[in-house]
Amino acid sequence: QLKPAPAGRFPIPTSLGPKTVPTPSQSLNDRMALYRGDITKLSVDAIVNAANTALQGGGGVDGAIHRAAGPRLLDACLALNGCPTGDAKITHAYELPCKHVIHTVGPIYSPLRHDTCEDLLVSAYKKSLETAVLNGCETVAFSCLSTGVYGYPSQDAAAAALSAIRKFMEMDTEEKIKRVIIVTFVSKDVDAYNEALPLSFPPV
Ligand code: AR6
Repeated sequence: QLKPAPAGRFPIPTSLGPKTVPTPSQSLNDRMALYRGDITKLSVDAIVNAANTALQGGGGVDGAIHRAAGPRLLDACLALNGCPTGDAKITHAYELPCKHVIHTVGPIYSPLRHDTCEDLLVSAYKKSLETAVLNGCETVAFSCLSTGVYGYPSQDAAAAALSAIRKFMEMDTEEKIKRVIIVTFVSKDVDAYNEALPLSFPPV
């Protein structure tokens, strides 16, 4: 699936730093994976739900997760008193094959406040990974936060997500997170990640 990265240094097409290709690292690459399919089927430690601030369920991946987890998930979510945009909370996974669900809230995208949206999206990924570590989750599968109903352009979202994940992994020197899986569902996100992945995680 991965396209080889072009030779030499080239700018990353986002306002996010760094401006040059990150140093290739086999150990970081080994901890990063792309998967296309239904996130509710994955037997990982935690899946990350693209929720809303009320944590009352909804459509898209949120709806699919609640349907597959059963009604106890909604009860657990309602007890959390919501979640601010850019933050993350965790529950059990009930009928799902994974162990936990991390509920995070990405921004509703507006091109008029692109930089704020980018900060909030980066924060949603970072807080989700911090929540995973705090709860002993070593394998974490992310849905493509904000790229559905919330309208975040897939290419920009992929660049922000991968930058946040790489930064987190570089800080995670004890390798508490063993594997991050980006779960794509629709072809625009597959294309965006196939393009963005070699920029943030260059082949060694
Ligand atoms: N497995 C993996 N990914 C999926 C699945 C699935 N079963 N179903 C959809 N996706 P969205 P948002 C992808 O709209 O943009 C909800 O109503 C989908 O293709 O679910 O963050 C919440 O309650 C897209 O790439 O989330 C909020 O109100 C990605 O999941 C609002 O939508 C996210 O799309 C959040 O909007």
